[in-house]
Amino acid sequence: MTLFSKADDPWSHRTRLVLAEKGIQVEIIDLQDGNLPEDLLDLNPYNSVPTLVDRELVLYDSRVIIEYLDERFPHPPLMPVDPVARAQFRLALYRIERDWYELARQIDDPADRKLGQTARKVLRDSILASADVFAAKPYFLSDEFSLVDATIAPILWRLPAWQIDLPLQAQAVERYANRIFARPAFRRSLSRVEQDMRA
Ligand SMILES: N[C@@H](CCC(=O)N[C@@H](CS)C(=O)NCC(=O)O)C(=O)O
Repeated sequence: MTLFSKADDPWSHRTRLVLAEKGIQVEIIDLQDGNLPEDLLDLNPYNSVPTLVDRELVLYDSRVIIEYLDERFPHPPLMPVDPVARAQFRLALYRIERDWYELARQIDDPADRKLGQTARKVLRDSILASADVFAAKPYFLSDEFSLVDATIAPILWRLPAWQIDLPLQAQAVERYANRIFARPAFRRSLSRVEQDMRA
């Protein structure tokens, strides 16, 4: 199995985290900005990372990839079994991608400085507004680590690098984040660049 990944982007990070949680052996090919190889364009018409190659199967879009990994390697399961809970987790994934990952894109690649600053503020306020949800259970709406946690963690990990400070009212978020960051799989998922984000 091969993963085309970038060392600093949250979509690649969430995928590396799921691979690490599952203990899957994978060759990770690190790509640099603006330097995506021709091979990737042959495999993926959007030329985006992450892209996963598993024998004949080529997958892109981090959500498609992590859901495939969870089904192909069922242990440990990273989604609930109950259909209602699964739907709620899928909705959470949709919202985090649509809200926080889009803000991450604007922060990392702002059209201008002001938009980058606005995106930082919106992200901070949105995380703060969710603090109660993080206080309810050890993991997101669950006693077990899930694909939702694997999706949230790359965002929370980047907050200091984005110069986003959470206020005291967000202590539950800090505790939740530290619980995930302490997981051995989380440490293994980090690229060198990501390690340096909190060196
Ligand atoms: N919805 C996609 C978004 C992935 C994405 O935006 N990847 C960026 C990472 S920087 C990318 O590959 N951009 C193209 C490029 O860097 O040339 C996913 O979840 O995988």
